Amino acid sequence: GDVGNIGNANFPVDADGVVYHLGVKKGQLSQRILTVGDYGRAIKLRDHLFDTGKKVVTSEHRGFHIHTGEYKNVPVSIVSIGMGTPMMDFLVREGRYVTEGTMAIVRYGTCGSLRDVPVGTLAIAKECVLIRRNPDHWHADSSNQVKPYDISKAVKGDTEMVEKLTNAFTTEFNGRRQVIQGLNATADSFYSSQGRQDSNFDDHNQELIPSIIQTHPDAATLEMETFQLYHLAERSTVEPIKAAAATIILANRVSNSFLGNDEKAQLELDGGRACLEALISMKL
Ligand code: R1P
Ligand code: URA
Repeated sequence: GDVGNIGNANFPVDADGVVYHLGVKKGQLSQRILTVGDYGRAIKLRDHLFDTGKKVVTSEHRGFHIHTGEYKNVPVSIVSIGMGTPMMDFLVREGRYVTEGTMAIVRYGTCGSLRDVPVGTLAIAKECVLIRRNPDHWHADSSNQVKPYDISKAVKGDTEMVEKLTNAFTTEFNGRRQVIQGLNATADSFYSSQGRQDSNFDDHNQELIPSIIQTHPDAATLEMETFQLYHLAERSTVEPIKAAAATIILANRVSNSFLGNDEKAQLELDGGRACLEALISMKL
């Protein structure tokens, strides 16, 4: 019945049933999804981790790269989405439309750390807040009455998916790396809303990191997509969406250190394997 949806401004789908941004139709996306930001990371995980000798389909539209294949004989899609909450919104909403049944979605990204742990530590987001810059703070009419950044209340990941992801990471890294759990903060900028100082703009963000740590003592990481995944998964109405997220700590915002590229490349692969293990262990 998608043909009748041509011209539907509310949820655009073309005559073949292809959704407007992801560029796929029903049957072309697995109900188990591993999503990452970086296109190269997705291709690497596809090439190294998918079962060999099986059919793999790759598509690409509006910045969404979708690789569907099998991991240990279970169908999985690896999807790179680029950066930011709107891209995650497209993935979850349009991905929901083209799949059937319960979904399991794991995000594997990179992040900054609010705790003084070594770069290359792996973090699992038990829950997540959203940090938004409020431009009204800078408006001539409201200066100093409106806070420059809003920190939302926390939303939890799926308890079972988070636990399976934590166990898979602990098993995969087996003491070679620390695996921590905590609260993640998703920000609407890599810069101002993550407390980075930039003398080219008046960001009024000196107090941001201390205030996140004060309001959320469990705060561990900062990145740019997970909140949208957790929030939409929790608000899914028709079928459950079980979501969890893991990140590689790339930047330690306390000590100011940054992870080298070789180490990052290995962690992407090993953590990607842990994510796929967690995804296929979910009974959907
Ligand atoms: C910023 O450098 C990007 O890195 C993080 C942030 O969430 C943001 O997307 O995740 P990815 O490595 O998955 O892109
Ligand atoms: N990604 C982010 O969003 N922030 C960091 O500090 C590192 C990676």
